[in-house]
Amino acid sequence: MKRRKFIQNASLSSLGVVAGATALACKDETKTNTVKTENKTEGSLPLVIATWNVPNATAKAWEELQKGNSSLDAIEQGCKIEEANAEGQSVGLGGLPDRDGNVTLDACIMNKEGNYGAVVYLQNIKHPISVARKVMEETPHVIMAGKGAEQFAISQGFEPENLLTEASKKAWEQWKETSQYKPIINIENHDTIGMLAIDSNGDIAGGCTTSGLAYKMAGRVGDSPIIGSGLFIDNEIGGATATGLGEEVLKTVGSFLIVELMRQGKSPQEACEEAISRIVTKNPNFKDFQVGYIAVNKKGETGAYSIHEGFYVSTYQEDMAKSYMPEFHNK
Ligand code: SD4
Repeated sequence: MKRRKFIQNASLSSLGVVAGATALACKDETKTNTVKTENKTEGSLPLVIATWNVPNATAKAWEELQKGNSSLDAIEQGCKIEEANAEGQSVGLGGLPDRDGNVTLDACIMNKEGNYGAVVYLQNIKHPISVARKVMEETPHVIMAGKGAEQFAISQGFEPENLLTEASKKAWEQWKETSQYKPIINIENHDTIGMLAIDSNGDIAGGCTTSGLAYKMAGRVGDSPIIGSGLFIDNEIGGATATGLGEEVLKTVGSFLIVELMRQGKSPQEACEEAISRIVTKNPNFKDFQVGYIAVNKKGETGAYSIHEGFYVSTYQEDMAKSYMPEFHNK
């Protein structure tokens, strides 16, 4: 992330262009402009939007778009940044393991033609987003799982490696002392990437990549790699992606719902709010878990909404990086 952008952002906030600015330190020691504000929905292309506070990932995707590359390339390259980041404990290398100590990864990608590729329960391969793209582009299938997915990845030139870092192993060993399974709002989930991008041709692509819920049962697969739940793109309308407790996203087919609501005329913001409302009205226990959605429409308008406070969204638009906490349901 270029320092100039942050300075630019800081001066905008001091002019009151963004409300209530709070600068947060990023992992690479630069600073991004993190604001608590209402969702900004003006359309402007190209754009990148991602779940959580991931300025390095959105900056990489933006860089791809600036080179004239496709939204699909931007998604893959942007997601890879967090997959390779050993400090991010919910995606790729360093992801927290399942309760048996295995790091198992889920990812999917969708392109402007509505093609889709996904991997579920993938082990030992750092970049599931790239394997998902290979499934989409190099096989007649759309989802590959487990050992077969790993063997396919290796056949495509991916190097197997141990993804369980010392820090994640230690966290798992501590967890084993009580072995209590309870989703922790915004904690285990932080940094799982759902990313949407629109390139300068106006074409939309999306991706979603995660190690899933920490200490999940062995074999559990979440929403992130499942078309319509963790991600959906329709290049005529827009795209949506999800983060949080995947079981609840799966049961309401959240991302597909958001895109269909936009097709019926709702704004990305209204569609995200409606999808959250479907979850909370069916769940008396919604106070115990988090779900967050982001969406874009064809014009480049964005929306984001979550059940609880604490969800973050990163954008790159008009040559400027931004991170903000969107509006949420449980006030
Ligand atoms: C899952 N939805 O496996 C994922 C986890 C996640 O932010 O998104 N965390 O349920």
